[in-house]
Amino acid sequence: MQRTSLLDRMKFMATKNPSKPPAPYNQPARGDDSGSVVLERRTQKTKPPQMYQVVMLNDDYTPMEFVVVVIQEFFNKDRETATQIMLKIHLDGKAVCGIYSKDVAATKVDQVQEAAKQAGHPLQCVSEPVE
Ligand code: TYC
Repeated sequence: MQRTSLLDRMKFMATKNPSKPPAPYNQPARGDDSGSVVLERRTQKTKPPQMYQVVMLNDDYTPMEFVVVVIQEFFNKDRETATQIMLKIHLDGKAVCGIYSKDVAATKVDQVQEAAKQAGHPLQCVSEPVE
């Protein structure tokens, strides 16, 4: 009995000849004319952007209520969360109010310092890279 080879059976099953797919972006394909494609493994090239945490500092003079409102207003926290953050600053000396891209974090610091200055309070906050 005549047995068909695996290759013959594969040809029979194929509806059309395989065409070479285009090389995907960031992952070049090495091909020859045999129709086979080898994908090279690459380590990831783009790192996620450095993020910055806005840390608010305690002082002895700024009213607690002012700090709570500032945290609600500029860091989009509800009153309960803002109160918890304010109390953490009061007890620990500082706390993170939010994590942002570099530009947004710098803007938050400016907004807080401008509001504190306008109100005549010494409230301070800083932006620092998240490790
Ligand atoms: N320690 C301040 C007080 O007792 C309250 C306060 C909390 C100030 C947080 C600053 O970032 C701050 N009135």
